[in-house]
Amino acid sequence: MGFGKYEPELIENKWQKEWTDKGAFHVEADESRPKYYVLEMFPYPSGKIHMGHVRNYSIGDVVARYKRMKGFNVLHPMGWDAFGLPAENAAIKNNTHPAEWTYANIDDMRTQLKRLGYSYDWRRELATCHPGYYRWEQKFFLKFLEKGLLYRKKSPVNWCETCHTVLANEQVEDGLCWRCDTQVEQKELAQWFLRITDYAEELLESLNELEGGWPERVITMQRNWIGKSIGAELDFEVEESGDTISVFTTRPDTLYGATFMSLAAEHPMVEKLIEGRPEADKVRQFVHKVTNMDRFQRAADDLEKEGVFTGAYCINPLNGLKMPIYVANFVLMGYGTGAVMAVPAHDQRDYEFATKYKLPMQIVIQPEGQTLDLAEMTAAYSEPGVLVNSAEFNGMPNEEAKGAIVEYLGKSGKGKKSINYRLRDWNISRQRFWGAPIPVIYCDDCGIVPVPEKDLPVVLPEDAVMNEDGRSPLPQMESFINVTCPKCGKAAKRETDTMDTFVESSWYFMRYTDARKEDEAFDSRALEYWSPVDQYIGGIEHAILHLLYARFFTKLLRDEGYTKIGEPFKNLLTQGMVLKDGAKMSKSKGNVVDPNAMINRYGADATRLFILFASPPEKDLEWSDQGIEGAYRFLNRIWRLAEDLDGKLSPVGACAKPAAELPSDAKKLRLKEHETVQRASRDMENKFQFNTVIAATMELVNEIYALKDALVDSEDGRFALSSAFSTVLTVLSPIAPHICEEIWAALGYKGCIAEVAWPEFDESAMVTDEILIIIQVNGKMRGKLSVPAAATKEEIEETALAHENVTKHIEGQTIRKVIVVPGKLINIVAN
Ligand code: OVQ
Repeated sequence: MGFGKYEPELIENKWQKEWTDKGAFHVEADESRPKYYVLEMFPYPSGKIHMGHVRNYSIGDVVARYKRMKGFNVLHPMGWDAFGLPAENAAIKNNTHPAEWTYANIDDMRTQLKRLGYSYDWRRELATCHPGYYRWEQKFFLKFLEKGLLYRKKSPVNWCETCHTVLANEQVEDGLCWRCDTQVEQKELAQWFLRITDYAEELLESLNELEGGWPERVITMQRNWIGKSIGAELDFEVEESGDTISVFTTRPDTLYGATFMSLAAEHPMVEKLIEGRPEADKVRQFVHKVTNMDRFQRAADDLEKEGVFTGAYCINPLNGLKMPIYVANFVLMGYGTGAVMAVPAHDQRDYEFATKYKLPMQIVIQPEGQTLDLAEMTAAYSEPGVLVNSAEFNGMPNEEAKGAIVEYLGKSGKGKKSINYRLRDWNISRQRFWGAPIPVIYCDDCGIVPVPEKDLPVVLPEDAVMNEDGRSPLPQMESFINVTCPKCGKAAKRETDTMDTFVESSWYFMRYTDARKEDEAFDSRALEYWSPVDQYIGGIEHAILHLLYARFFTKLLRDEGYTKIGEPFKNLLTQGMVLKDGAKMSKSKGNVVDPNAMINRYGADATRLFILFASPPEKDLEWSDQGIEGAYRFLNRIWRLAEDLDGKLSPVGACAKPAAELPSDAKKLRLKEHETVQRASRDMENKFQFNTVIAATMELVNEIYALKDALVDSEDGRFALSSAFSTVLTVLSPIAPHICEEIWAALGYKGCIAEVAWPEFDESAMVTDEILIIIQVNGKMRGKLSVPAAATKEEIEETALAHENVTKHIEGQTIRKVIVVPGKLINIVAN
């Protein structure tokens, strides 16, 4: 057959069809074979595949294809993270149902992924907005509810009065609604919370198991997010009342320096403290102002610290000092108890606050060999030191004093050691339509009643009509909300909130192990065989929330008896961004490169090759037009090489001569071939450095070009060529699979390249006909010489004496002796 022009489109269509027809990537659990589960973060069906997706899914596909070639039974699935706000907004805009928009996008994006030739087992495709998926989530909800892992609590949400809706934090821009610029308020709404804090310690502890498999940076981000701190809980009596204010502090060693108290605006005691006092109105105004502030602004480091005096005092439990109680804008209810003992001399925020309101300060820690003086201080001193002004604790190193002071307080019942976490329970309620309905019913008599399991799934109504202003249509849909109470049979109302979409993405990787199962969430055998995910790949933006929730869910489902594993993702690769002109691609910047256009012009193989060659997977990647041109040219170069070699190659396996017995050029090519195998195998295994795998393959292609004319004339030469070229194709096949399949078949190699084994490195190929000899003059090294291995002593001597650096060093001298150590060195003795 003739090769003709390299036409990617023809080849790519042909092989995609072939793989599909053969079911080439279908897998089943098979205990007799080692498994490998590779997973890329599944996409939101937002409409189109972008370059970030192409990069993510190309990396995953190379891993999947490579592991298959290494003999693993590889699970490589794909699906759709299909609920969420964008679908709802698009539906409003286009006057349709979110389901319609979502499924149309899924169809488009599936077509695009198929055009890229990814080796998915498409039978396992799932969409989280399908009742066949979210019904299991509703079942989990009921189980967690029964166990007390879910609770309903009033909690502040971002509320836009114009849109009558809750806004996600991302939809609040500078305190204003993104849609209508109304000032966003904080409103108290009853929400469902999942007790992730019950698992805080385990989520922290088992991060240790992930060391080595996860990027250190991600582990650190998770640790900081959980934010464990060991400290003390202390009680401060409020003057002239029987009340106490509880405080969590990580610095009990500074207690003698606590000179005032700061409360969060939401602290439950504020109202009682100010009641009947002249300060009351001023404090209430301040509380109103602070509670309506944007949450992010309030937590920002550069927030201007402000507060008001309540008129009340509390007592320092150690020294009896009267401490004025303030309400302060930087104290949050979420962390600790919402009350902070202020130690201005040793805490920067307290220092700023005390300076502004002229509150007293007391130094209680002096750095070793230095004396702090309040009059000269311009910032708080928060480093270690020795205690002063602290009665019997004076002279104690502060770390030691932490324990000693807590112990002392413990004896008088005023404090105890305490562990605190930054992590909060997970609010899973969304006042949105396009999400999985929360399966509970509210009955006036029975209260919260779970939907009986037999009535699952609670399905989103298909006849819902979206509201212009973004409000969920569910609360107005009589047919949805009106039900009879499953307990007492009286009229009752359904919950109209839906679940956070992060709930769906917390367990999809388990559902893939048997995605079509109808009578249960999982097939226990398949789940056990495939778990955990061996390699997970996705963007760094999910380093905290998604990965934490998925780890948490895995533990919840383990405790429900579904799985035995505690950590879902053994290895994690966080890919870098795809940039253009140094910036993230975006419509507004007008620097978006559309994958479709690239596939149309250069083909899927060149697109994949470029994106994998341009940068190692974890680094950012700069899109370059010359880069993809270069990838396309390289594939053409291979195509023409194949055309040239067509008909001139020995069938593989026809000659199994040891490398040492091959003629020189054949030996040389074989050496290069196995150097390539060695490098490519090492770089595949070592953090998937595909760029260097490709570079090695390019060198091998060059070597074949250089030697082919010398080799085609002998049997041994044709064998060496055939073997080296098959290595080019196999090593490149996970990266540019279509062209490799086509050439493989055209040249008559056996089978489908997707099913052949990864080449084995052959140590015995590392022989060469040239050896390196060191030249010495009077025992000092003066140069190196590459000579044929078979060279005689006389030949070596002759070449060595002609060496430029040698003639320089023996000039005017007499050669007394020449010593040749065969294969190693030659020493010329002269004076
Ligand atoms: N459904 C979630 C999701 O992130 C995942 C689940 C598990 C919570 C792409 C660009 C963007 C870029 C953008 C034009 C050109 C990765 C380039 C994601 C993720 C996966 C799915 C993007 C990385 C950032 N990025 N780099 N370049 N426009 N769905 O559809 O958004 O992090 O790994 O592929 O992305 S997603």
